Amino acid sequence: MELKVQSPGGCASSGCGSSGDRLAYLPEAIRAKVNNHPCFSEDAHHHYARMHVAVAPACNIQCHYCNRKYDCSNESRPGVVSELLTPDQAVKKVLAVAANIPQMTVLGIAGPGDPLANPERTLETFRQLSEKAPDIKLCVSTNGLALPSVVEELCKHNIEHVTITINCVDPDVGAKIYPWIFWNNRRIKGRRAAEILIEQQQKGLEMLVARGVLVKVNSVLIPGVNEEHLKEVSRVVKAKGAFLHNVMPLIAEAEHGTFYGLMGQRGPTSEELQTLQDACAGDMAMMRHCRQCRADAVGMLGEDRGHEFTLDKIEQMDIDYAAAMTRRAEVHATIEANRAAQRQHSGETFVSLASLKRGLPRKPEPRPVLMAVATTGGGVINQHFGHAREFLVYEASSQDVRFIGARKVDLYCSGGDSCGEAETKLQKTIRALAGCEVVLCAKIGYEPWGQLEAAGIAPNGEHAMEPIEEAIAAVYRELEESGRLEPSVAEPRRLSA
Ligand code: CLF
Ligand code: SF4
Repeated sequence: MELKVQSPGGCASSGCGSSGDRLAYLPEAIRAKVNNHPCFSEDAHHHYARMHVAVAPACNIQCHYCNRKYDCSNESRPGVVSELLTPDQAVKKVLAVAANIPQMTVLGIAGPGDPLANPERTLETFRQLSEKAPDIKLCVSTNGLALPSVVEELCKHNIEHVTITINCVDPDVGAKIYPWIFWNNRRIKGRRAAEILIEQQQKGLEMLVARGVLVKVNSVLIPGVNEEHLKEVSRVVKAKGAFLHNVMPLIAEAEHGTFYGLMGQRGPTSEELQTLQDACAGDMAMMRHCRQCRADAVGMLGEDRGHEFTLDKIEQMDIDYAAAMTRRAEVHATIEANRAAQRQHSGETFVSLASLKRGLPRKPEPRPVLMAVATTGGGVINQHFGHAREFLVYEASSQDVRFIGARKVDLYCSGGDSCGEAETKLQKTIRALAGCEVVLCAKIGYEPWGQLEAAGIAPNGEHAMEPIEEAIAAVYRELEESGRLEPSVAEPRRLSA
């Protein structure tokens, strides 16, 4: 059995695997840009944090999945409201967070409206930060309508990462997603609105790529509206040089007051999402670790420490950013040393697994297995089962260990018969882990252990503090050696996440 860890894009030809370095396939200059960006690199998200500042209230389009009372759901979970900041307040907050969370490497502006529909506020924030905190990467997410007009300005402020939400490249599909846009001081509706938006998005993408900016494309998967079409979107944006494609599930609930929510438009199942991500992955690198975070999120992806940095708390802080820069550099050096050690170790593990396999008679390939992991970061299994609010799900097979996605415990409440006041967090967690056969954590109590086993999920606390993929590979090997993995028939079975 030869196991290897895949690149974020699942590219088997990308040079990943025995070296254990999942960014190894990238040219050095690009690698340097994504190495500590938690969204643009799946590996980095285990080690580095991001933060958003909510400086951009206005928007220049309407999406059917958005209610303006809340944050921009192109990049954020719908139904959450962020406190609006002035650029000066935002800069103060960034410096405070950077001093207190040294692993925070990226500042993103993602709302609560569209950052580029508020160019003065957004650019002023970037301008100040590029002077005062030059070690922080600057990142922006936009619907793309105003993008071509500000590309030069963004490049001036050293913005190396831009996300454009592109849900379609066909105006007929777009007309079902965008009822109107505000363009040249006029409201434009229907197909023509979508046509203009698509033109601007594509032009903006081309301009950024031509200037060496890394572009991630976000797409909201809306079942019955654009799921087949997103394969074409992926093909087109890849051809134009987009770096990464992030297909996110539509979240539409009536209580959010969005058009789709009120019309009963459903979001995709996790299986539909994974199927589409896999289909698009043939064309380009896919992001699978997005947490659809809010416009004022602070911390590692999946955690939110915003409450520690409210304006009143920041006022009390005495920030010496020059000293903080030194401390940040030390922390980053330690993180990189740990990452290098993990890569080295995982490379050795996978090489030794490969040599174990050599010389053995050929057997039918065992089936793949989904495993969930409780972690607070660092790329290791380090969280108590009962403390986990989300789990990272991996698929182990005889070919590789690949990251499938993150599952939040609360998001998996489907509102069915089993849902309600009486459902415990443990029951919700078990439902969130559907399809997984093993859950790896640092520790687990007696009660959940029994309930997980009864649900057909094997709890495993034997790999605490070990690197995630390595531990999963070891558990998969144990399962195989114990004869519990019947061979795949024809196509390997891909379990849903
Ligand atoms: Fe923020 Fe977005 Fe930059 Fe990341 S988030 S602006 S690229 S720094 Fe990241 Fe959050 Fe997903 Fe966005 S996990 S919602 S992809
Ligand atoms: Fe809402 Fe964002 Fe769409 Fe604007 S771009 S309508 S803020 S989801």
